[in-house]
Amino acid sequence: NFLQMSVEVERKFLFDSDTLKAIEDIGDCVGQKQFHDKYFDTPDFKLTLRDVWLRRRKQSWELKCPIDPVNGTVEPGREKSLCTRYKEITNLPEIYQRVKEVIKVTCEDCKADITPSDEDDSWLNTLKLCCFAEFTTTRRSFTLKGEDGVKIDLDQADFGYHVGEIEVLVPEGGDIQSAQEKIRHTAQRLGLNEERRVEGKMTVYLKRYRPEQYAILLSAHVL
Ligand code: V4E
Repeated sequence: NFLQMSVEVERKFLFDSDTLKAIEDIGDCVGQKQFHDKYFDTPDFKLTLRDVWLRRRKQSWELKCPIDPVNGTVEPGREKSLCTRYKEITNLPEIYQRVKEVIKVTCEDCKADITPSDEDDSWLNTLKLCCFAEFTTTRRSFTLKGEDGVKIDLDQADFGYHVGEIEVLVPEGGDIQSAQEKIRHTAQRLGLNEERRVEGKMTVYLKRYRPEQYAILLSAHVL
């Protein structure tokens, strides 16, 4: 379902009370919410090794995959840009199809092809998917005046890490370049001067609670 596929362009940043003040000065808080995420993978990390992230958030399934070929391996030594770009898929049958492709499960392996259901998690067992990370995030969201389509999220994870992100959602076929330009401009307005990619919640979570998976993903250049 192409309508439900968009590209999320995002840049993470570290923030303190000064950054927060800058954001409150030039932006409007558009809400605070809390959500619980559960992430799933095979025991041998077939999804995350391909930089594919399957999660359940607020009773809905979401799949984040790189916009660069899903079937290719992650390029070693690639200069990691400040912005990440991921395709977001929210349609469950489409997610199931993608996940099967990435972990290369054929219908014969599954015996009978099944229809994944929101109410029943048995399709996870069919694909040998287990939960490897689980945490709650409290998120405050802001918009900036004169910065159309740009959202700023300030996330506090329950395991004691906080991180901000500047985000632009680009509809399928939309202009990713101009989204990156908007993000760069917003970062400038906030006075951010990071030159390196900032760790996301997942990176910190894996390092702390899943050191084996963290080491494998690090050496595969996923993180
Ligand atoms: C894509 C990805 C992961 C999945 C979680 O994505 P993230 O944007 O970090 O989470 P969140 O809660 O902010 O999702 P949102 O609400 O914005 O949809 S975990 C790791 N990655 C890849 C990745 C990476 N290697 N480095 C950075 C800086 N970000 C993401």
